[in-house]
Amino acid sequence: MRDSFEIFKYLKDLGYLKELRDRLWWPNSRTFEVVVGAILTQQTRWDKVEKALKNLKDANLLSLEALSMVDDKELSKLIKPSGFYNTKAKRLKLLSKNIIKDFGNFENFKQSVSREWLLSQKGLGKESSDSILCYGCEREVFVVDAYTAKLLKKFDYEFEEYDELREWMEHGILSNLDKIYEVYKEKKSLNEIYARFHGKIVEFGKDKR
Ligand code: EA1
Repeated sequence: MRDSFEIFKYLKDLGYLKELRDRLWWPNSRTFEVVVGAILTQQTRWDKVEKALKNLKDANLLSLEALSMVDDKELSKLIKPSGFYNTKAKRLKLLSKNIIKDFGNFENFKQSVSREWLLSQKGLGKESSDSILCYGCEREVFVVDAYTAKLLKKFDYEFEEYDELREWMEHGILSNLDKIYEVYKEKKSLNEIYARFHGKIVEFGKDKR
């Protein structure tokens, strides 16, 4: 493997993405649900996040406005399946309030939020912030995670810093866009290419366990 394009091709040839759920892979991408999912998925498995998200949806709480006003205890109870629920409840509510305070609504947040703003929020690290940017806000940001690092290690690549790994992944795609369009047989946006590529890596990582 010389660059991340070859990793992309490797996963594509193995048949990923296998799950057809959303054009950008993350369920209900481009909605506020991505923000909620990015916090809930910390330190836990995705199937548990899905349970918590379903509880919130059933309680009509899966919106920015509703979450900013919810009772803390009620929120904790509903997201219990995803673990660390008291901490996650506090962070979700505070983040919702801050989005309303600084951006007014989710649409404006999508258009205007910066990586720096996200990183300054309690409970949002680089992986969560980049997930929100890529899948929630359709930005040209590649998300890297433990699955990415593990896959690259298999091919003898190791990186010390998250951003170094992210830049290596982005560079291999940016310098091979013609080949990517050939693989897809059409032009796709860079956001969609990054979004689906990260999805391939996560699906592959989960299948390998
Ligand atoms: N799907 C399987 C997911 C996952 N981890 N594992 C997922 N979808 C959105 N996700 C975020 C994180």
